[in-house]
Amino acid sequence: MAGLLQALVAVSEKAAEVARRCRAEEPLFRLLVAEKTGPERNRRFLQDFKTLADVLIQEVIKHDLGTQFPELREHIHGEESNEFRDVEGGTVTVRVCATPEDTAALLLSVLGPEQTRAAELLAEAVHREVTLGDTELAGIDPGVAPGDLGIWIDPIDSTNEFIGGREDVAAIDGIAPGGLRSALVLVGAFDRHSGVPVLGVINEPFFQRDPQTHRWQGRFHWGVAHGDTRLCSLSPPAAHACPPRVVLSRAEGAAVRGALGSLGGGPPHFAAGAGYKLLCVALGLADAFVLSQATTFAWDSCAPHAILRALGGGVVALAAALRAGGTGDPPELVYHRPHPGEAGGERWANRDGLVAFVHRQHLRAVLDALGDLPGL
Ligand code: 2IP
Ligand code: CA
Repeated sequence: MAGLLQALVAVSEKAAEVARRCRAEEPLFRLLVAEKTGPERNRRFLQDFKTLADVLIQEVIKHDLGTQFPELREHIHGEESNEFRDVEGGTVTVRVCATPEDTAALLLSVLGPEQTRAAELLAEAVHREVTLGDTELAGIDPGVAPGDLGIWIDPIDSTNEFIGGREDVAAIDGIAPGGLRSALVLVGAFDRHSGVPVLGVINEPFFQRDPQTHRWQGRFHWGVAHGDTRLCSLSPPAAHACPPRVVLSRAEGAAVRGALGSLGGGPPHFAAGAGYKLLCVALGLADAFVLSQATTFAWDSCAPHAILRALGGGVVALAAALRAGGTGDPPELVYHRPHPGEAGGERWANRDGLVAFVHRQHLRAVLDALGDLPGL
């Protein structure tokens, strides 16, 4: 179905623009960084503006994709629920309305009457038409019907860094350890029947700043991995000889750090953002992202996973791969089945951890290094 990939990129661009505006426009920025402390604590708009921004982005994506592809409508998932409390204590369902004025009025009922300008700015961003300069995208037919797909959205991955907003964190070997660069928009599509990720878009809203205007400029990456089709805006990174260079979460435990540190690929890199670390692997800045904990979710990994598959790599479940030992190809993460017996977001946790890679020899080296660690 030509046009679907283009639509995913267009919604990611709109989401990226909302994220940039939240930091660039004073009335929005004030809400974004508001501390939930002191007498302000119970004011509704301070309850969580970040969540409202996330929900709104998620709803824009649902709205725009659902309008173009009605078959997708009931199959677009994200991290957040769109039910909010309004200033009176009632419930409001945040959604994109028919006009910017109506959307602004709805947002105002959540934000409170003093926030007219903030509501207008957000509504304006949401209703904006996005035109893509990238005409190559329009002609790409991933060969898959939208009726067979589901969508996972992470409106802003690495929210802590988004709110913290550090602008000039120096990269180490090309990898930003934290800061705004690690805040990404992730939109992935998976096969509803098999759970395999087939289309992915990673948008970097804060890729670089214009030297003249100091405004942030973004960029995006996409990938298609369906049947025998493998297409990607990135070229596969060169397969240099092992040992692999790994990137890890700062929350990773000492045993895993130690085992991977002694692989010989140099000390591990540390970076914020699950999506950003997966992107580092797709860009070839790291050979593997290893996570031993259940701290990522379907919405964090679906889009980058599709891109890694498009490059010939993948994302496997770490504990399952270790249980399988050296036998065959370890199982990759899938995105269509919630864990039974769990509630809320936990139903969608990647609870076996993960290893992301482009080249299979790097996956093997990581699994060999971790194979003897107790408790994994
Ligand atoms: C988070 C975010 C965190 C990440 C965590 C994700 O998503 O990407 O940065 O932890 O796994 O779930 P870490 O930075 O230690 O890798 P969100 O910001 O959307 O909650
Ligand atoms: Ca996330």
